[in-house]
Amino acid sequence: MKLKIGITCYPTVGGSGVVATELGKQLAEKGHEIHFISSSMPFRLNKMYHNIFYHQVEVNQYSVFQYPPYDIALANKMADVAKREKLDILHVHYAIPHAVCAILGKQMSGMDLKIVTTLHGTDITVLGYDPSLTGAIRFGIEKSDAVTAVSDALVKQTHELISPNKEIETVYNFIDDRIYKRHDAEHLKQEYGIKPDEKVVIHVSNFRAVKRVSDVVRVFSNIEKNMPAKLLLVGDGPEMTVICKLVKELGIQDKVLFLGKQDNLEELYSISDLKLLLSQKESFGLVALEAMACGVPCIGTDVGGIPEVIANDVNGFICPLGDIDTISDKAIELLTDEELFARFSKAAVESALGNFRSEKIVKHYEEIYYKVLAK
Ligand code: GMT
Repeated sequence: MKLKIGITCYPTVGGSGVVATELGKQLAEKGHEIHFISSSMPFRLNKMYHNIFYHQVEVNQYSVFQYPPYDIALANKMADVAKREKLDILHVHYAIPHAVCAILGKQMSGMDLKIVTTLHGTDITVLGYDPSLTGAIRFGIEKSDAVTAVSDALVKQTHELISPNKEIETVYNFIDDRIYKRHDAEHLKQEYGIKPDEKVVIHVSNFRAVKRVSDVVRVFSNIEKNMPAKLLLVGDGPEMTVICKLVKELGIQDKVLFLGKQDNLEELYSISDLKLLLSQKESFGLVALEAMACGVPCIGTDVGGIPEVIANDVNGFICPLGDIDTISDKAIELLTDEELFARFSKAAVESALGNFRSEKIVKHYEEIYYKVLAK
């Protein structure tokens, strides 16, 4: 049976928006009808699909009210779209506010609409500590028909922080392996002025403090003392000014390339030798998986879901948070031992295409949809 599925995500937010959009695309390719309901067009929805529709949530600013009523407008839109398009399922990404909006939207529609909620992290690991929100997060989780989280670590943390009376199933994130693979992008090295003997280290994030980009820069500074190397910093965000200052202080300005926000990351990974993800909070680490699929071994911190993505000593290294010396030693070992690098690079691709293959994960979500519909 083909389904009509409404998907709501933060379209412009990093990994969760990417996963929600990719899931919608892959479900559409399997013949389901997909209705994105969000405030702007999901950013990786860059191709025409006859069975993908986009319904924009319009939020007006009224001078009498201090805050625009986004949540209510979203619930209203969910109800309208569900009734008009006869949706079977609403799959929302983030408990707050999306699961709560879906519950209200379902009540407004008067339909027996099923709600599937996927937790991505920030709604639990940040908002979960705010007592003014825990009740609403628990409500959103408990009233959903099925709840998934992107790692075992996040399932555990949700139970510890929110204690919902609900089973939460791990469904890992995935990558589209048609896109994330090693490409021939050697010309980029030349264009960026990277010499053939230089190792390329990459970091991709939204430069929030939890990403610990300063640790990335400090580790790179140690690497660079041992071998010719360049650091690609991809993304932008609140920590950017601090990072620029640190790069200057360490005297490595000519070794660090600030690339800003970029699409087509697979091309940048294709010229990279090592990816650093040294976060202090990370429920999964989609960027590590994307790099691994392109054959780039990763070093990550022993935090959240990162060790479920990077297998220590198999396809990368897991190191203690903030332990610059250990991380630097591991990075130098990986970049100088050719046999180790080749083994990790091969294992990284195998893991990305095995455990996190899109086909397998999308099928898992479909099974969840059919199960809640059969209840
Ligand atoms: O990491 C961010 O700042 C963005 C955030 C998001 O909402 O997209 O990422 C979260 O969801 C991603 C997709 O499931 C995960 O890969 C990230 O690990 C997770 N971020 C955090 O837990 C901090």
